[in-house]
Amino acid sequence: KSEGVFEDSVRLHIVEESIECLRRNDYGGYTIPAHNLYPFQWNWDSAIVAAGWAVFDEARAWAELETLFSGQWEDGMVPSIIFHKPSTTYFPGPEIWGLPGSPSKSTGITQPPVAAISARFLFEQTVHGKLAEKKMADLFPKLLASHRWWYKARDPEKKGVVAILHPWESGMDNSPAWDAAMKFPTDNLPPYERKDLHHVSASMRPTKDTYDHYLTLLYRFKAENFYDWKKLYWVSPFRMTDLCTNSILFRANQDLRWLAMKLGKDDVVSEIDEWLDRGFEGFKQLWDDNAGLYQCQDQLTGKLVDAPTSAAFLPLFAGVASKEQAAKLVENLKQWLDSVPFGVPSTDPNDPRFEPLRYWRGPVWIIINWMICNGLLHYGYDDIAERIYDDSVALTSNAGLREYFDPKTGDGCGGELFSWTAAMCLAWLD
Ligand code: 9WN
Repeated sequence: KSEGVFEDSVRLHIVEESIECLRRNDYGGYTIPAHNLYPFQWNWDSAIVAAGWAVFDEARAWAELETLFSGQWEDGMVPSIIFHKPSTTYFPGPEIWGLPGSPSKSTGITQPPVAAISARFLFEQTVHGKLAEKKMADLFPKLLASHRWWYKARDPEKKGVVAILHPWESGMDNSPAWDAAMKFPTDNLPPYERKDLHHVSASMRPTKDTYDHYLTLLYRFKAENFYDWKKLYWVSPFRMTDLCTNSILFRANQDLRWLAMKLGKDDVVSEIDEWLDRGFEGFKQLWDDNAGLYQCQDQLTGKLVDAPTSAAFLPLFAGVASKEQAAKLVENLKQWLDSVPFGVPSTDPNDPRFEPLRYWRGPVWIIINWMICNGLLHYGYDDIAERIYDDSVALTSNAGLREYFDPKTGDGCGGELFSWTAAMCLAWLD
């Protein structure tokens, strides 16, 4: 491991490479996460990538969010993937989500709602320009509709926190937090071919059993009148309160509120305040004092999930933790960081479920590092935030713009020339 000091020339090269990467992955108004592996527009990837574009091309940054919201459903949902153009390199694609003769334009599920956070970032970066005002005026009602969708479709019981119905919705697909809930019996599935395994080693990807469960959920949702939001919440055999989604939504509500004030939309502020008040209460149920961590909750059993994942620290990003809770989180975080050379691992390295190479079960993800750092700074833990920042600089300097990184060796894993890693190098690690 290096001392965390990198020559300016190395970082300058990363900046150039990052701009080059976004341009290379630009499919015209939207940025794919990586060639071959992910050839469509992904929801939270795009929202993060817009912040990267904003650093050198304001108009293109707004286009990213515009194109994302062009895929918004009438009910307000922003899908996890939008299939703008055909591709044969990803499974499950448009035919699986739709019908063979009439492929779907998108998936029927969503992903963490980063868009309002990103919209505020863009607006603040470019606040003196007329373009930002115009774009924000167009975007605001769509953002509001998407947050309203979360509450009507995913919190009909008014718990204050929303549910995800598929691990893909969390963005942390094979997190150990889903292991127990993903034990429901799978259906008889049509034969299928894992295309991800053509691009990335099986040792770094979810297992076949996990994919069988993913697809069982997909086919069951499709059977419910094509993903009817009124039904899915009640029939899904997987229904979790996810820390990542809820932390991002809580933070996004604050940014949506900020935008509403800027745009003079005072009429919606009380609605957003209600989400924030109820959310704040809802998070209290997710605190596990014994572990000193927040935990996801299985809504079907009512139990907190005992799984120490990096999502446990994201309530710092939301700002919902008390000072005492923050202190306990930081104590845990320090232990994790002391156990591996590069942080933040996506699972506690001292937990038996930790797998340093397998996707969301161990590797470091730069976007999560950014959120955790942002939260730590908010709570005044500048020293540990700096440590994570330095690790992120070291990982990207040594291994490049990879999808995720091995916390034990610092090696790059998964996809190469990955858009959200590039965006983070531009908007955060500059
Ligand atoms: C399914 C695109 C996406 C990310 C997710 C990540 C992975 C897809 C997959 O890639 O998920 O959505 O097929 O593995 O888990 O967070 O948005 O980068």
